[in-house]
Amino acid sequence: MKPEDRAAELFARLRSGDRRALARAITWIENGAEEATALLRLVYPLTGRAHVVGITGPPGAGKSTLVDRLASEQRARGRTVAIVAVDPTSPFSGGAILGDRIRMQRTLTDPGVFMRSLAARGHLGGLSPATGEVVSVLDAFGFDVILVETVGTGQSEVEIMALAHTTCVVVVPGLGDEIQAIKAGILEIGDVFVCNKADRDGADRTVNEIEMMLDLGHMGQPGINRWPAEPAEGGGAQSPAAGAALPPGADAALRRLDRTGHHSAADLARAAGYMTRAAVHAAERHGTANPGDISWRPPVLKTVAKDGQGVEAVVDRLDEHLTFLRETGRWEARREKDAALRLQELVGQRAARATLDRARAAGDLELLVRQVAERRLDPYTAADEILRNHWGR
Ligand SMILES: Nc1nc2c(ncn2[C@@H]2O[C@H](COP(=O)(O)OP(=O)(O)OP(=O)(O)O)[C@@H](O)[C@H]2O)c(=O)[nH]1
Ligand SMILES: [Mg+2]
Repeated sequence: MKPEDRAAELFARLRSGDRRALARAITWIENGAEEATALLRLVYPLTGRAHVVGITGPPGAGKSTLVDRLASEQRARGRTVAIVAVDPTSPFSGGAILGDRIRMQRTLTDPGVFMRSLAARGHLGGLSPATGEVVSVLDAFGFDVILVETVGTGQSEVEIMALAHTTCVVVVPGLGDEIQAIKAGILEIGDVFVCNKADRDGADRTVNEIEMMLDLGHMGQPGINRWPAEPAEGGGAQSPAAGAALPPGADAALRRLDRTGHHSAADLARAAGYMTRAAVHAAERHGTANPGDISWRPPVLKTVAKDGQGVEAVVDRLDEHLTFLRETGRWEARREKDAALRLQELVGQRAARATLDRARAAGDLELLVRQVAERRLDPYTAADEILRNHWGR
């Protein structure tokens, strides 16, 4: 049988709701099998319906425990759920995956829940390159919600934000440093913040800290989740951020942060500079660029995932964020943007591969590589030459 035929056969099984077919499809994708591309062509028209939620945060924050609870709560609301756990550590992570399975036992016996771990093979610190394709298949299969768990390393956070409609950042109390949120660079990626392990000391402080930082980033605008409680104070206090171009309204929030009393001037100055950048970054996603627009002010919640406390509120907020995306046209705009990016990526990859293959077959590639290595030719001229002779033939 040809790969296309095998793909068509598996596709038919997927459409009939066969979960073993789903597991097989994901294995094809993970292995980069020839059948995978054929299958992805077939599933594409069925995608674009699921709410994709990224769950990211430091190792051991309780992400898997929370994901398990979120899945139960989504089930209680009548939705089916797929869970993708991306394990960035190594391809030999049987231990971690086994641990996840144990933590997620509660939901794994439910046919409305599907779980799969992916190793982030050869893609240091980021998501597995297959993650997006796996999400497509799960989406086409008909899951209402897809939860993607990933350990927060700079790269994976940026990638999860690109993949998920809603990104939930999980933190824990008392990492000892109140400006941990800034240092970890998480503020601009979160749509919903969860301080898990709220049974431990310091949860309120962590929540307040993030709230204040978000106030800075939100340019003092009211959002649909929270109206700024800060009364307009007269007179510009001696803010360590003086000189930094702060968004309007941020000054008050910064002073509030200052009043907590455990920040050095250097920390506050860094906070101000960081938030100015973060605000610009999040403005498009959260609608803070134009005063008067409906904007999204990320909520900050507390949970005790191991006991299920606070989980309903998290799901409420995830739902609200989805409503926000839909009602402000962001859901549609996102489809367009994703389509453009995906095409760009595929054309780029394929054109590059085909061009290099031809240059290699003609013996030109080897020759040019040697010349560049020996500094007899610069790489720009060499690239031009390859394109001139082998591109689009
Ligand atoms: N005290 C307390 N412990 C919790 C809570 N939630 C989870 N834990 C515990 O924290 C530990 C780590 O939980 P996981 O859910 O595996 O955390 P994770 O973020 O998925 O971990 P990695 O995937 O390895 O990064 C486990 O021992 C959990 O039982 C909580 O709300 N409070
Ligand atoms: Mg985990």
